[in-house]
Amino acid sequence: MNTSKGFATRAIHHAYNPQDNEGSLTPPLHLTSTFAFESAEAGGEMFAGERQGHIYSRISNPTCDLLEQRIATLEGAEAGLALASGMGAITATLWTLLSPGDEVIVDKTLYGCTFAYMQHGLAKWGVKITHIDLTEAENLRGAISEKTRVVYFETPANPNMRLVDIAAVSAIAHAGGASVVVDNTYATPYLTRPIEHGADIVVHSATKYLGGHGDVVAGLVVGTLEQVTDIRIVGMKDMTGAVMAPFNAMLILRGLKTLALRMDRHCASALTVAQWLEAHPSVGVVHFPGLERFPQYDTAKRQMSQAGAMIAFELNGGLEEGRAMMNRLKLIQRAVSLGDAETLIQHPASMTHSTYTPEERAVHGISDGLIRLSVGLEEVEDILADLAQSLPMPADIAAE
Ligand code: 3LM
Repeated sequence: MNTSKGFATRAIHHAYNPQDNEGSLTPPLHLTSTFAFESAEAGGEMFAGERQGHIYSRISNPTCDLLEQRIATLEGAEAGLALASGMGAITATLWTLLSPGDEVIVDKTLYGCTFAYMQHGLAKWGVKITHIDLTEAENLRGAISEKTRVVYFETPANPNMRLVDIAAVSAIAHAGGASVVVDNTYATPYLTRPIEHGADIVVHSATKYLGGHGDVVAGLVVGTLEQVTDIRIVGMKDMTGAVMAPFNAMLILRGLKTLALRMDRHCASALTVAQWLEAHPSVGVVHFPGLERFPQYDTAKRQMSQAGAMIAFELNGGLEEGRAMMNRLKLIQRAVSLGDAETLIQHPASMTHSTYTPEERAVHGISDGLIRLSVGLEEVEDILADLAQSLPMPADIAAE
C-alpha cells in the first residue's frame, strides 16, 4: 500500500503504471467475463487457491481490481472489493458476517433500503436486529451481548445527519467481541476514514460522491484482506452475485480522480447554504454538522475534516409548505440519490425512507416535515437564489 503520497495523488495514480500497458495513460477496460488458463493444471491451481490469477469476472476482474486497490488506499485499509451497488456491498458483507441466532446492533437511523434489508430480510433468517441510539456510545455498553456479532451505523446518517463517534463505539464493540461496520457514503474517505478510528469494515454506495456524476450505480467494501476475501467468495460470488461491471469500475476510477477537488467545493458551498438556511425566517431546524448549534458539532470536528455537503432541514410550515417549496424550485432538481454535480432535493418520509412505516419513522427520528438537500457543484449564488425564490417569507404564509 503506497500511503506516502497525498490523498489526491493516490486517487489519481495508486497501483497503476502506464508503462505496464503500452503507455496507455488511462487504465485498460477489461471487458471480459472469463479468463483463459495457460494450462489445465494452472486453472485447477487457481480454483484450489494455490495460484494467483483471474478466473471469472464474478470473482475478480483487472479493472475492478485497480478500483479495489484505490479505495483501499484512500480508506487506509488492507483490501477492497467492488460490487454492483451500495446495497450489494451492504448485503454481501452482512450475509458473510452473520448466521441465524446472531444479533446486529444498529443505530436508530439508517438509509431506507438498509433498514428494509435488516427488518424484512435479515430478521426473516433469524438474525436479531436491535436499534439503539449510538449517538451516545455508552448506550452500546448496556446493549451488547455475546450474541452481538456486528455493530452497524452510518455517520452522518441518512437522512437526519446523526453522527456516531466511531472510536468510542468501536472500543466498546471490540471489548464485547463484535465487529464494527460503517457506511461511509455521506462522508467519503476524503472527510472521514473510519478504519483510522477503529472500525473494521467500511461500506459505500459509490453511486454517490465517489462516482460523483450521477451516471452509475456501484458499491465498495474495504477491510482486511481476510475479511474482504470472505465477502468476495461468500457474499459476492455465491450469495448475491452483486458483482461490479468493469465499465462501471472505470467510471468510479474516473470519479475518484476529482474526489478531493469536488468535495472541497461541495463542502464549502454546503456550509454557506446551511448558514443561509439557518438564518431564513421560514426555516425551523437545520441539521448540518458544520453549524455550531448542531448537537454533535464536537464529534464532527474530531472525526470529519469538513462537515460534508448533505443538509436536512424543516420548514416552520411543515410538510405541506415543504412540498410547495420543492415544487417552486427551478434549478435544484427534485430527485433521490446524492453527491452529484447537480443540487438535489427530496422528501425522505415519502421517498428514500418510505420503507419505514409512519410509526417506525417516528421512533427512528425521521420527521414527516424533513427535507434533504444534496448541495451540488453549481455556483453557490445560484443555489441560494433558487432557494430564496422558492422559500416562503413569513408575510407570504400570513397572507395565504
Ligand atoms: C438516497 N441512497 O437517495 P445504492 N447507503 C447509503 C445510501 O444513501 C444509499 C445506499 C447505501 C439513496 C438512493 S433511494 C431509492 C436512492 C447511506 C443509497 C445504497 O445501492 O448504490 O443505491 O446504495 O439516499
